[in-house]
Amino acid sequence: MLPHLAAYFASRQLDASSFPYRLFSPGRINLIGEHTDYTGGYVMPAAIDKGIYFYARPIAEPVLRLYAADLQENAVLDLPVRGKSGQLWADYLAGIVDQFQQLGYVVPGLEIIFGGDVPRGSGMSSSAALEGGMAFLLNAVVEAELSRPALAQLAQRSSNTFIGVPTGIMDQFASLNGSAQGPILLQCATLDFHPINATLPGYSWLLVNSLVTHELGSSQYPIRVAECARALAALQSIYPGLDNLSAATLPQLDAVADTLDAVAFRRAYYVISENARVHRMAQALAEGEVARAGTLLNATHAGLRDDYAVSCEEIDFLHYQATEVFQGGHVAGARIMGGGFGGCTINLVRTSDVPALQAFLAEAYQDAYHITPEFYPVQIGPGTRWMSECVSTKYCAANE
Ligand code: GAF
Repeated sequence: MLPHLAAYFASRQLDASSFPYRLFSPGRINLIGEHTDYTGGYVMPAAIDKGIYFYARPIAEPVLRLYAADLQENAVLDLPVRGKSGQLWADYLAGIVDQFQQLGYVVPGLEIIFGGDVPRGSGMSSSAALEGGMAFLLNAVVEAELSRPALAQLAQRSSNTFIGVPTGIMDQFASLNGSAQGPILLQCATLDFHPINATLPGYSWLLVNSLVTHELGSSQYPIRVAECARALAALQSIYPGLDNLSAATLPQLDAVADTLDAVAFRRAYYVISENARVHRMAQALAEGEVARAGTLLNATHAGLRDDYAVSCEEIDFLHYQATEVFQGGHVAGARIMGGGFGGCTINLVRTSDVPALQAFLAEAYQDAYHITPEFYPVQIGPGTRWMSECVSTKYCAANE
């Protein structure tokens, strides 16, 4: 058990075995395909070994008795859920209850203790892990028997309608449907997916956490969604059969350039190019082409910085230092990962050069921003699971 969860259990003299529902809900990374999910495009995310651990048990009162160990906060929510609680973390759980209620299920009283090891604000989607874990839990409690893709859709609906943020489905889907075999190649319009092999011999995927998150992210995200919708509407006025923006081509975009504002044009240019890059990355990985994979990462970074405008100074610094300034080894490519405005970069680095890159970036970032970045080797794992089935994280012993 994670130390801070163990401390809480000890402080209340609770035994984990008195909680019959014990599950692990992972965070996610994304190799490529950023800001393409809500345009119906392709993404290449993976569930990771960091995530949220849930311990739940039925209680007699019709309430959700919640404890968030990471924040050391409690909440008690009346059932049935009728609206927001005023605590964002609790609302991520309440929103999932609301979705099950809308499907006609009666959610019984539950005590839920949870905590995790996903670095907050890192772009590894702790909120989707919270939603996905709660959906997985309630699916068992009310015996709904929804499939994992259906649970991801339910969690996305909760984000969109209850929380009120227009996110795509990538994060919840990756957390619930991840595979230990490798990242999944997911088509967000159809939810077709399969795992792929992202191992490039002699190279490693390394996350570098800038430890900054700029508030701008939450306000800009819905603006990007609206800009993409504007571009799609312009395209559909000439190509009525076009289902989504990611399915458009650059020549089609050129054909509507005169009717589209310049900002929406640039956003669409990025999305259409990024969707194509996901396919090229899948091919580069299958063929073991490190240089091509790195070039694609750098192109994504440039697109997110220049056309999609979701990067920030600190992240651009880490990208530039790793890909242009670092001399002590080989970095094939890197890019900002996740929604933007902070969080992590994902770097494709020659494995033997990882220590030198870390030392170099730590010093450069400290000199420039007085922050020591954090480094995490990418550890891909399966999606949400009961702890008894879960042997791939050190806090999830098979006997818990
Ligand atoms: C955030 C959203 F939640 C995802 O749906 C996705 O759009 C991502 O940003 C950008 O690729 O994590």
